[in-house]
Amino acid sequence: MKRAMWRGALVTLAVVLGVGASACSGGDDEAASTATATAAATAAGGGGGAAPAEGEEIEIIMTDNVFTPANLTIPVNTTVKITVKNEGSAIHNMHILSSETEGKDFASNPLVNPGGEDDFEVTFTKTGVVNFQCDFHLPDMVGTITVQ
Ligand SMILES: [Cu+2]
Repeated sequence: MKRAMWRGALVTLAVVLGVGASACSGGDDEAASTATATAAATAAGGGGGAAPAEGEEIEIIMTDNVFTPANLTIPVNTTVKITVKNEGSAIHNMHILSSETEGKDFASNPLVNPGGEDDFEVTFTKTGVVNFQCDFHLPDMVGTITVQ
């Protein structure tokens, strides 16, 4: 019974994300249904994907000149660790423009070398959308964090 309920939740998630039509067609194929829900969550990416919980880590890949993912969702009043990995050939950083709402900007080391990485903790206390950027590659290398 519990398993059936969980599967129902996955299908419901897929429907909510707008890809439910195919997930509902084959009632006897549990694996396909699960795979569809997983794909939907992945496709949602930073926009509507599962938000991290307290203490979880978010990994962001920096290339020349893009953040992946570029759009994140983080719950309000939740401390998460952001790890940035520079897989590009230029120096990058992640600078979150949060001073207006949080009293300070959160940021990685200002110089993350190619092949290098850095991590830092963030806690947002106000809901809304906060922009972030690489200070070296404006206006191209930018992203948003939705705090909800
Ligand atoms: Cu950059």
